[in-house]
Amino acid sequence: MKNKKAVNVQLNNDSDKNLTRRDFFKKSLLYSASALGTTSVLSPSLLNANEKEIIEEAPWGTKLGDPVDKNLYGVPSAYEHNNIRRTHDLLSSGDSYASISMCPIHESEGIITPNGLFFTRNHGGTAQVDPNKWRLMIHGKVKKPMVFTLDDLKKYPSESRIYFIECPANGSPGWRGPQFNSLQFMKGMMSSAQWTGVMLKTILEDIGLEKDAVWMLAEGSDNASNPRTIPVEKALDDVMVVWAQNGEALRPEQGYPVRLIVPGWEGNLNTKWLRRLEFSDKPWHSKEETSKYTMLQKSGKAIRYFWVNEVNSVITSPCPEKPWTHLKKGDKVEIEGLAWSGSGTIKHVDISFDGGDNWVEANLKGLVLPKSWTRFSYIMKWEGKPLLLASRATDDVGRTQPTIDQETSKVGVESVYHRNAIVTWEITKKGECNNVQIRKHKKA
Ligand SMILES: Nc1nc2c(c(=O)[nH]1)N[C@H]1C(S)=C(S)[C@@H](COP(=O)(O)O)O[C@H]1N2
Ligand SMILES: [Mo]
Repeated sequence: MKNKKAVNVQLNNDSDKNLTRRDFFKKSLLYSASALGTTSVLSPSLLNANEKEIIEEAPWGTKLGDPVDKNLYGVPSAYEHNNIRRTHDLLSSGDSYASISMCPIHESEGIITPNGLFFTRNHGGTAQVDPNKWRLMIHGKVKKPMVFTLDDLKKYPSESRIYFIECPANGSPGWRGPQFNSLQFMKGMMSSAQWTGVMLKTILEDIGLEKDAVWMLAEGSDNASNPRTIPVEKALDDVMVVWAQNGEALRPEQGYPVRLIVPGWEGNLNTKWLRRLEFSDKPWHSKEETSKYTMLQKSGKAIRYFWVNEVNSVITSPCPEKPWTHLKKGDKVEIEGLAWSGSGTIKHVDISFDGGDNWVEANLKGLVLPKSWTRFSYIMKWEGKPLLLASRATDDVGRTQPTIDQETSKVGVESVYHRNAIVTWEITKKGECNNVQIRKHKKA
């Protein structure tokens, strides 16, 4: 059964009333051209209206533009003021320090999040760290315990790799039923970047790991310190110690000057403002320091170690923030979305128009990398009929997203973590898009 009680959220945080709100409604001008008799979105009839203004009198072309030294660190066009992180009282622990700001993934293009839009999850505020005073200690079960400065770290050969970070609570605003009529609030606890730093295994080869080291404790230098333990096999596999994000130093919100990247695993393990890595031959037993995010199953038993963000996907266009209200019957339109898997590479993504009874395969677009956002696309003609649009991803370890029923029959609705069930958008006759949940699929 569908549950349509999702809250509509006000997305327009306009601070400057002089600016037109730049968003998807603008595109209606373009698309409505198809109402004039063709299914092409690029109808030549568009060109008759303000031709003069287009060729000679655009207001921004009649005088000199801004000088090149106006913004020595560039900022987005003022018309893009609506493309911002957003936060909500329902998602914070009561203040803005132990809180989260959600990535506007409905505005995201490609597979990289611009640094200013990366979702931010803090437990004790954003630390402002002086990189000259910053140190990283690596100790415990290692042959040569070391304290690194930032310069020391940068002497190692560097690697640049694209990975997403996803908080395991991503999707939790839908765990009992759709809560927000918004993609940003539903799935925006994730972002993606190209990270540059050194592979942890390179450092460990250098300083020497003791044979009996089995656990690594990672700790930050912020007010929360975020201690987390990670098995040594993962540390020696693909964990990175990074100082750069999309070609520049990490942002303070992302852990400047150095953070841990634990590819594909729970976001909380990616310790920011990193200060210490300690190796041990046994797990840490204090409640504070062992794996935090256990998963209570319906059986009453909890899964203690559950680190991987499993295969997942969501349609990003259309979505509640980007409906099809500007489309006319018979218009061609591209369905787009993001798929990701912490276990490996996306193999294929299927799309359903009827809430999961029938599926067709979408195209994967652009780079298809392990533990990385993968974009999918499907071009269709919309006949103005209501649809139940859903996407379902499969990864190269053979995992496929479950239905909500399959997921809740296993893990119940008590645990908010690791939700990766199929997300369904309802498209109405008018082209509105709503967050709904289809609990029963005929051919699940
Ligand atoms: N030191 C420290 N590291 C931290 C946190 C924190 O509060 N302090 N939050 C964790 C959580 S819960 C998540 S989901 C990710 C979020 O990374 P981001 O803020 O760069 O998106 O950082 C993790 N690393
Ligand atoms: Mo998190």
